[in-house]
Amino acid sequence: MLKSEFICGTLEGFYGHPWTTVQRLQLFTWMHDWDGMNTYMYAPKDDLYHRSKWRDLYPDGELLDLKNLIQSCHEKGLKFIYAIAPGLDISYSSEDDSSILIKKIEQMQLLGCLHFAILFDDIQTELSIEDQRVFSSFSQAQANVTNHLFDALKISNYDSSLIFCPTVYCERMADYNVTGNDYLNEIGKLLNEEIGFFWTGPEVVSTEISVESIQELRKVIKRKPIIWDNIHANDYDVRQIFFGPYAGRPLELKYEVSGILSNPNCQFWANFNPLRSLAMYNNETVSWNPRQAFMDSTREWLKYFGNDTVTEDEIVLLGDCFYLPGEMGDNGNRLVESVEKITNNEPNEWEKYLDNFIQFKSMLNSLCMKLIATTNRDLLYDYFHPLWELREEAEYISRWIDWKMSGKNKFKSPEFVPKRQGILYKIQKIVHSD
Ligand code: GDL
Repeated sequence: MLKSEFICGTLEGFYGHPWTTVQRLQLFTWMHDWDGMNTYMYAPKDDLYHRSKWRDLYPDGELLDLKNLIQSCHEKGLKFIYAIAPGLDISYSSEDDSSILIKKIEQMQLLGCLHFAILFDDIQTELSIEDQRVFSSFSQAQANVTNHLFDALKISNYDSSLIFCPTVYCERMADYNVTGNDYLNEIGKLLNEEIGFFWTGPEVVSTEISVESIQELRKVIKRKPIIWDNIHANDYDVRQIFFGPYAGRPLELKYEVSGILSNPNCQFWANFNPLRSLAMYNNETVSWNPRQAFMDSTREWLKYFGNDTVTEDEIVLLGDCFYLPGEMGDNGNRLVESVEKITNNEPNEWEKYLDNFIQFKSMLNSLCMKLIATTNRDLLYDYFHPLWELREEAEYISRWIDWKMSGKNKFKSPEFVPKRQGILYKIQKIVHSD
């Protein structure tokens, strides 16, 4: 039984190493325990049989894993959506490809899967010569294959559903002119109106999604979209990681869309706050305060750190340093400000900034030591890189401070510090500007 009709949950749809079965089962437990989430969509770009070899049926081993996932979702009252991405090389006019697609879907139906998605993101937009003979446009070709699949699904089980991911899936891809985009207009007209429609917002990774932009889109696609939310995704630069809350979406957005699925960090254990706060967002009816959600979900996150001595303040500090794309939390902002003041002023003007920095460094070191001893080794490996980079940078700044206070010669660091991203880039720009 579904907890609600509005789709809300997690979409494993990133490039790179898919999550493990153990991680997915942990996710299902979370989603079951939290109020507000009801769906998991299976779409790992690098599952061979989902995309590159979409024509091949799953071998027995992989099939058994999927069967267990589907069962586990169902036992926990969650909807399991299996997504297939044939767009790399499908021949839209080929009857063979059409029946292969249906055969593949039947393999999933035999495992008890009812809900499906067909994805045409990140593919070439040219039709082959053979397809051009049959279809007048790319949108017509995709709508045809998708409608055909939908009909087949409905015949086998009326409760089945299908979601379509277009090739133009954000405003930027429509040159910020959704209303005038031929592809979207045509898909809107041709696609069976019962088929769902994914949309990532103004950008692939949208820091904000406005109600007005979705109202405009709805007129074109003739249905409410489902948000494929990449705000916490980091597969495009895995040196970054996002522990921040679900943000940049007004509460009213929920009433304009038919669902929200988060496609989060590749590192599974980085996703507690992002996903927990999305569940909170879905439950909220009065007003949405992402910072409050971050603080609330951090208290729940604490117990997964595998070490009772880790404190809430230490975790808030960690989350604040790696918050959201282009945005740091309070502690991150304070750190950057302190580093800036220290490096641009003389020691007698450093005052509280030096204290801030020293306090930050000691908390960071303490957290690192505690994490080394965590019993949740998986979590440690997921956080290792960003944490260690932050520590190295803090060490470098410390040495610079010691040199400055000593008033001696010229500062020389024997160490090569690689170019970093996010908060580390901001710090590096200040520290290494000369
Ligand atoms: C994308 C891909 C997605 C990827 C994300 C972030 C969609 C529809 N597709 O374009 O698989 O994880 O960017 O890099 O978002």
